[in-house]
Amino acid sequence: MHPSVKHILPGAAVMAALLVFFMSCNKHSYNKEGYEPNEEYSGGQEATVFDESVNAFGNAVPGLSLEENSDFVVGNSFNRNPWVTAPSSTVARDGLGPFFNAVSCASCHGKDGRGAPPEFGEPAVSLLMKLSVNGTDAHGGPKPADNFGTQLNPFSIQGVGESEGNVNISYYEMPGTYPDGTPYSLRVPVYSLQNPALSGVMTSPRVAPYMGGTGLIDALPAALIESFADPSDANGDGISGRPNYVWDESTQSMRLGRFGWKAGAPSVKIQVAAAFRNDIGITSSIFPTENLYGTQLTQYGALPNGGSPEIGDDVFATVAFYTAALAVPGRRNVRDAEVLKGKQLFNDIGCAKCHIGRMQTGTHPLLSQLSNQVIRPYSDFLLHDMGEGLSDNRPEYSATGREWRTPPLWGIGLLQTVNNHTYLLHDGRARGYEEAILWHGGEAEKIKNAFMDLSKDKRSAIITFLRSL
Ligand code: HEC
Ligand code: HEC
Ligand SMILES: [Ca+2]
Ligand SMILES: [Ca+2]
Ligand SMILES: [Ca+2]
Repeated sequence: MHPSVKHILPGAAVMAALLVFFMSCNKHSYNKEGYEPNEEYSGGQEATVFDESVNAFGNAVPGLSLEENSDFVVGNSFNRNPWVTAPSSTVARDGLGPFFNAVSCASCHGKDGRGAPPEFGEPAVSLLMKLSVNGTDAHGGPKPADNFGTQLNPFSIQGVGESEGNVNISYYEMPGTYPDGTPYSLRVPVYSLQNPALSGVMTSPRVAPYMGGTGLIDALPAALIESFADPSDANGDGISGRPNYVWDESTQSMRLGRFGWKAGAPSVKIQVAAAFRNDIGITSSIFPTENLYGTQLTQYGALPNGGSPEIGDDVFATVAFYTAALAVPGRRNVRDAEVLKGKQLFNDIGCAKCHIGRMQTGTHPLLSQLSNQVIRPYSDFLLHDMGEGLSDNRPEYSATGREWRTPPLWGIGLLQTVNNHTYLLHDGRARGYEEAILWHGGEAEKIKNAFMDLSKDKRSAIITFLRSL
């Protein structure tokens, strides 16, 4: 016991009282018995909206002022409406390209939700390929590939000879069996780039993740996320968890990464500015140069653009505000016995070691609804080695090829309703919850095995719990 604590303790009675107090604290922080008060408010009591409809991901946090609401509406329109080639009479929305992946945020984050790998024979849109070559850029980030940059842009505007080409995806089945004899099959993706000039370049396939709740993640104190880390596995549970530190162009400093499948973006603002530049070809004051590299610059650098920058600060601010202000959908069926059983198993076998259920936000600079909220993202926002099966062999700052950020699981149960599919994991290879779990390896190998060792009933209770998120 700490000496100063000992000093203020007069006797055994107080000791006993303290013991009871600490025990009850413990019970509070992890109530195994079942329903926890307010646990249906995944985004906290002020930033959760109960909506099970197809629009479940598109709601604003409640209680916006008139002015905030108008920013949300304007931001939404710039998120949804297509950008067009400059020059155009649609001056507010011109400047698309020269190279791009999609014409709007919503073409990838449909209904503010998640993308999917392409159907057979279709071009990839909401699944994009990050690119880089060995080495790092000036800030320790991925080194752009000569004449291509850090992202494959399958489309280009008129007047640009050729786009960068698309990606071919095929799958083969990898069958397996649970210890109880139940068969399963995982589909293993095989990627190849159509452009021969890209041979030897490192690639990382990523689907667009769910956009909501990102303002809450921004409001988590960095020290809280860092406190979840156990980089050398000091407690010996096989789980490490490391923060990623990435370059923040707006503050010109290295900061904790929070967004993206490898936690490569430090804030909603940077994530949105990077999406405008790299995905749509729209410059901003944060990233004022077009997404052009090497010969692309000499060939296309002088094409007409949509202004300098193409998205003005005011409009940019509305899109960043819109993104941060998207509420998290509330949970369904939280008191159902099956859901509670699944939740308990999720905790007991160790899923919650990475998918942390409960934490509190700090202060959000713009929205009090996002401040001091007890949220249930089911993530630690840290990097974990997930094994060779999920590796992309492409580092991003301190994330290795095998490391991925634990994705938040809030809203995951509404994916089918909103986006009409249940493709999961960074490249959408898993066709549902069960396959997503079965792909877990590396630090999660033991816990995946514990899942496989469960009876069919218990496995299905965990899936039912995930559906309630
Ligand atoms: C071409 C498809 C595509 C387009 C267009 C796109 N995104 Fe994304 N978005 C992604 C992908 C892929 C990621 C994950 C990036 C990574 O892993 O680094 C992502 C990540 C995000 C995230 C982080 C979510 C999280 O939890 O990590 C936000 C927020 C986001 N995008 C907002 C936007 C906004 C706003 C726009 C429009 C300006 C936009 N995106 C345009 C594909 C897209
Ligand atoms: C070692 C940390 C860790 C543990 C333990 C862990 N996960 Fe994960 N989980 C991750 C990471 C990292 C990913 C993302 C991997 C990827 O996309 O390649 C992930 C992805 C998922 C996904 C897909 C999410 C999405 O948005 O696509 C689900 C569902 C999931 N985990 C459920 C579980 C369950 C259930 C358990 C327990 C059986 C579990 N996880 C244990 C780290 C972990
Ligand atoms: Ca442009
Ligand atoms: Ca490119
Ligand atoms: Ca550990």
